[in-house]
Parts: sequence; structure tokens; C-alpha cells
Amino acid sequence: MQWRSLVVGLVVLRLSLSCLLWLAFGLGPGVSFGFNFHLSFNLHKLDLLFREEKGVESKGKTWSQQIQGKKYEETESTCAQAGQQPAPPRSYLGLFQGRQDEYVRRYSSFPESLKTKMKDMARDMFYFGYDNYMKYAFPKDELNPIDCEGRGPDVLNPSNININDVLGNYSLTLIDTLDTLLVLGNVSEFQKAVKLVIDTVSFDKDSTVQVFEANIRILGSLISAHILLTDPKHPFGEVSFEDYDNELLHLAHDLAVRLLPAFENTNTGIPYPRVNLKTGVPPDSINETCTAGAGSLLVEFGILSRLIGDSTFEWVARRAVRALWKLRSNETGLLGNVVNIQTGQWVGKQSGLGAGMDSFYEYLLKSYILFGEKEDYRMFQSAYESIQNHLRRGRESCNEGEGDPPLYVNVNMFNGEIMNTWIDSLQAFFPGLQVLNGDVDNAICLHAFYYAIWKRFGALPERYNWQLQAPDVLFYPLRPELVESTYLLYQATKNPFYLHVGMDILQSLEKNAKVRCGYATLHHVVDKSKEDRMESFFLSETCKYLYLLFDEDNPLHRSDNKYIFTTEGHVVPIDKRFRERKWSDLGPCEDGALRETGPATWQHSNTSNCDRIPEERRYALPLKSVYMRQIDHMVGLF
Ligand code: DMJ
Repeated sequence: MQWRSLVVGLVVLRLSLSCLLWLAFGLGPGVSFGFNFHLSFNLHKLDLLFREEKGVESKGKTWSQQIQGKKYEETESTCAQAGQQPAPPRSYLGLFQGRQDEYVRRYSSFPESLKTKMKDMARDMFYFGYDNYMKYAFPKDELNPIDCEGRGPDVLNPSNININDVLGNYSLTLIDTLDTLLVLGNVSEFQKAVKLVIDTVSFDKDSTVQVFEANIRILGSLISAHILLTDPKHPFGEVSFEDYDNELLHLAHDLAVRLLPAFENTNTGIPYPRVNLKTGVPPDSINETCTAGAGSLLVEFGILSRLIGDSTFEWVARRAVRALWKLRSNETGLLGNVVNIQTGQWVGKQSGLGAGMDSFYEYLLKSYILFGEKEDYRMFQSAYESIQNHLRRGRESCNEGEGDPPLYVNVNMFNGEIMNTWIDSLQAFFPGLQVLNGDVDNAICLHAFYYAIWKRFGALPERYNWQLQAPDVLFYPLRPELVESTYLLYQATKNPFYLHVGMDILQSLEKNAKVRCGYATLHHVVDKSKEDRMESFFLSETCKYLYLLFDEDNPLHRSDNKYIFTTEGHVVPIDKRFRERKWSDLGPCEDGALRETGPATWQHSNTSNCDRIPEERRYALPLKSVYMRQIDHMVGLF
């Protein structure tokens, strides 16, 4: 009797203990005693047990556990009795079902009146930053939005490249903002700003700037504004003024000439990262550059060459792209992120989609779209294939099947092995590029992951560690990438979900970043402390994409107007003028270098994105709620 009570007692004790453990670890943050990040991640790892398939290779459906170095045992194979049917694998996605209607309720419609309200909010956001820049900072480069002062290069500390790479003492914010004024329909302010640039800006400055930054923010904006001023189609109405004499184009040309020394005395043709606008490459210049910095000049340099009929600029930019391309790994087809311009050795072997690499990929595709050069598309297509093969982890299809949500990780360019467990905020541009490439499905999933991070912090941390479910680098300098992708996905799908995302972003910026004279960089996405800096891309990109998202009737959205955005968000038309002549007719013949990629295997589809999206998904959520919920869970939202 005593023996029996002892056994019963032990069983009861064991059951209660299991119950307690289940309650503590299985019911989410409410009972996680402050260890939310850890426990929820562990819970996720447990979830993975339910669906791990034998023999799934490390680059397969699961990315969240592969760097743990731990193999999970298949409970099914040890428990299944001989002759018995193995139990069907339990889907951990089942755990997320049930509350899905919450997502449908929240995201599947967006009233017109709210759209108008959000458009006004985006416009006000822009003007609050712009007017205060003009009032307190112009002619300096940037506005310090907390102290209400202007900011120029850090002359006392030339090694402060965070500032000096970008600020050249050339009224950066005014120039970077020109075409946004037109997008907002403010023709008179656009004309005023153009005249101010013509009257006050000179590039004859003792400023050492990064070639990439000067190109995308200054050269790109000048060219864009010039084209819009002279566009015979007048998409924004009559925006030119009587005595406009191509001054913006001359300024762009002058700047480009000052950037040219970067392409001299380099053994590979890959440019030096910095030049002094008066004196050329500084004698103490380093021989290392990042791939994006050296390989994202073609759009602006190519347009300039084609506008002024001087192939020099396109030639040097193409030579740099080709040189980088030749250095890709034979094994993986991937490029690294930092290269020595004299030896062609990779100094940074990390291959990812964010910092150091992002716009390199972007400009392969955008150059093709603009100039129609097949070599650009061949490179893009081959790079995209390598990215899908080596960087992409998670389940095969965004909206179907089991497994982790797709994610693009950072790998070693030579062997495809994962190098770290963070993704950066810059990578959030990639869904937008996927949209341009017609891969809307993958774009939807990657975007959803970044949006979940935004929801958690009300901003995007510069680096987010997906294994720890925590930021690795905490600042957010008002970057546009997530808004940019949101806008392009909305254009592709017209799904109201993306309007909600835009509204969320607008509201967080108002709440977390607005200060006395503008919007400030978040120093820390968790405690929301700020830095006194408003980068020019906030006005030229973040506000522009937010406004365009809600402005359905914008001239840019009329079907007879076809535009593309540079990597700094500058509007350029897809214009016959830029496609009239092939590069082989313009430049010296050396295009054999790129034939090696072989014939394109990707077939252009003549179906539109709308046709690719099944009918039932067009007006429902872009991603099934079970997957949205899975992603929210994986970034620690619940
Ligand atoms: C911008 O200057 C451009 O979008 C660039 O391509 C990447 N970084 C910033 C914004 O984050």
C-alpha cells in the first residue's frame, strides 16, 4: 500500500512538474519571467523538432538552428515500431493557426480617407525637415535637427569618414532634395531650389569625399533634376524656366570630372574610394574599397555619358563593374565585400546583400533596365542565381510549405559557409529589387521579416541578430530601405497590407524621431535616444517613398510615364535616348569579358506581376497569416 502511494505520488509530482514546465515555456512571454528572447527562441528550436526531415541539408528549410552545431534527433525514427506506419510529421505551423483572423482584420483594407491622411502626413514630414534645413542649415550640407544648426564637413578631424565621406561643403541636402519637391508637386519651390543650386553651389572645394556618396547623392540628383526640367513629356507640368541653360548638367559634368582621378593609377580599374575635389586622390589613400562603392556608379555615369555624348564616364564605370565581376568566386559565383584595387585580392570575403554590396546588385539590374545592355542583365541574372543558391535559407516557397521563413544570410564568398548571424538594415532594399526582377513571391517574405523587426522596435536597428532575436548594432539613421521596398511591393501587388506598413513607419517616425527642427537619427532603437543628425537621404528617399506610397495619382504612376529610381531615390525616366545606341558602338570593344556567363537561362515572362499573383491572393494578405505570425514570433514579437 505504501509502495503504491509512493508510486502514485511520484507520478502526480512528475505530471505537475511537466505541467509547470509546459506553462512556463509553452505559453509565451506572459509567463517567461523576463527571459522572453531566450525562451521564445528555444521554443522555436523545439518547434523545429516537429518538422525536421531526415537528410535535410544545412542550407535547406531551417536557418535558425544551423549555426548551433547541434543535430536534432529524429524522435520519430527512434519511437516508431517496426511494421507500424510512422506518425505523420507534426507541423509546428499548426501552433500559429487560430489567431490568423487578427492579421486579416488588421491588414486587409485601407480606407481612402486614411490614405489621404497618410499622404498629408508624409508631406508634412518632408516639409518639417526641409523648411528647417533651409531656415537653419542652408548652405551647409546637413541639418542638426536637435540644435537647429547646420553641419558641414568635420575639418578638425579629417579621419571622421562617417561625416566627411558624405559632406563635401556643397549644400548636400538642398541638392539631394530637388526631385522630391517635384514629386510632391511643388513646382515653384523646385524652381527656387534649382536656381539656388545654380547660383551658390561650386565643387571647387578642398573636400575629400567618397566617390560613391558624391555620385549617388549629388551627381544623381543633378542629372535627375536636369532631365525632369527638360523632359519634353512634362510629366510634372511645365517645370522649366525661361533662362535655364543646362546649368545642372554642367554642374554634374564638373563634379564627374573631379571624380575621375579615382579611376587613374589603379591596376584593376576598380576606383579608389575617395577623392579630393580640388586635388584628386589623396597621397595617403588606402587601396581598399567596398564592392558597392566601386561598382555602383554605372547608372549616373552612364546617363551622364549618354546625355553629353562623352563615353569616358560610362567607360570607367563599366570597367570597374567588369573588373569586380571577374573577381567573383569560381565555386559560388559570389563576390566579397572589400577588395584591394591594386592586387584584386578580396580583403573582405563576406558575401551578403547589405552594407558593402547592396547597390552593386541593384545597379546591374537598373543599368540593364535603363540602357538595355544585355551584359548587365547577364551579370545580374547570374548574381541572382548565386544569391538564391548560397545566401537564401529557409523554406522553398514564401507562401507554401513548412520550414523557416526565407532569409538571406551572410556567407563566405568562396565556400558559402555562414559567417555570422546578423542581417543589416540596408538589406531591406532587396525586396524592392526582387520586385523589379519579377520575383514578387520572395520579395513578400523578405519584406515581411524586416517589417516584423520594425514593428518590434519602431525602427530598424542597423544590424539585427536573428539568432539572438536582438539588435547587434543599435542605431537607425532614418534609412529608407524598408519604405522603398514597401512602396515597390505596393505598386506590384496593390495590397492594402503595404499601406498599413507605410502608416506604421510614418507613425513610428513621428513618435520616435521627431525633434525640435526635424527628424533625428536614433542612437538606440530600444531606448530611443537620439543623435543630432538628419542625413540627406531622409528627405530624398524616406519621405519621397512614403509620400508616393499614398499618392496613387502621382504623375509617376501614370502608365504612360515610366520611371526608375536611382539608389538614392532620384527619379530618372526609362527613356529611348539612353537606349538608342549599344555600349559596343559607343565605347572601346572589350565586352568579350562578359560572354563567359553563357546564354541567359532565365526567360523573360510576358505576364505581368499581377498575372503571377493568384487571384485569391490579390486582395487578401500578401503572405498567409500563419506565416506572418510565424515571422512575428521569430523576431520576438510574442
Ligand atoms: C542611401 O544613401 C542609398 O540608398 C544607398 O544606396 C544606401 N544607403 C543610403 C540609405 O540608407
